[in-house]
Amino acid sequence: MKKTVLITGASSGFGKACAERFAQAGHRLILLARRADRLNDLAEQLASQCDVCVLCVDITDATAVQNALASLQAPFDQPDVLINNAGLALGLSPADEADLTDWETMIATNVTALVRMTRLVLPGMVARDHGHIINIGSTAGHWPYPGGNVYGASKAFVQMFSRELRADLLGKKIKVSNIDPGMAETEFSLVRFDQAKDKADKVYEGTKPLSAEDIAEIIFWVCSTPAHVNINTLEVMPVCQAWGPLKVDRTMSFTDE
Ligand code: NDP
Ligand code: 8X3
Repeated sequence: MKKTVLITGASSGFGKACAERFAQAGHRLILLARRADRLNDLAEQLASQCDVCVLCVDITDATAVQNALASLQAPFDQPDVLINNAGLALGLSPADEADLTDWETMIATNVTALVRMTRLVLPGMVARDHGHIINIGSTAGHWPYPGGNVYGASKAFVQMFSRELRADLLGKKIKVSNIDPGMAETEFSLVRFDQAKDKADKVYEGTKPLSAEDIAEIIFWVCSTPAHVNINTLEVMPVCQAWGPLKVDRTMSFTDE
């Protein structure tokens, strides 16, 4: 069955790879992001494989998002699948030094905008008793690391929100899935380090990270399971990544001892 798939953050990384993967299968696509040139190029690239429409909006702008969704014409106006993928990490500073504006942007994008998009699309899915929401979390939402602070917390929110949605939607034929990738080479680190390519490259140096296509293939599969099967959550890492032991500081002394 041809599905209408709304992908946020479709201008690069996982979102773009998802667009390419779902286009291969002939699904109808709604591509959302801020960079119009990227989206238009992608739409042109995919136009021979599927129907595509583009929404150039900042997902943190509530009015723009509402207007963009309202502007969708049939048959794009009834998404079967929402891939809540747009998101970002900004900086890697410890909590007492981090830029407060960066924190607010991460919460606005990774949490508030994802919640808003879900709330705007969900009533239609409920009315049609059909749909699938796929939220992109992160291993950072499970496993803290120095400098992860608000980014990790925002992804922990995504994981719990996905579960809460499932609880609310029980009895309806609407699926909710949460995908938590580990280290994947996209524009993620360039964005995190304010376009400093040397710093971004260091993250992946000497590794074989996940690719955007690896995650897109997994999302495509999650979306292709039989109607009665719901993948709740999937954590995915490259083989070269795993957990370290908990850190212990051996230099501290305490005056009350
Ligand atoms: P990219 O930076 O390559 O892609 C991020 C996408 O989000 C871009 O298309 C960007 O589009 C879009 N986006 C960001 N802010 C906004 C905004 N305000 N409005 C609209 N779109 C926005 O990174 P990834 O593909 O890696 O990231 C995709 C998701 O995966 C994110 O949620 C990220 O947190 C998560 N993730 C990434 C991992 C990794 O290691 N790469 C691992 C785990 C999770 P534009 O700039 O054009 O608006
Ligand atoms: C992206 C993975 O480990 O850089 O969510 O936070 S990590």
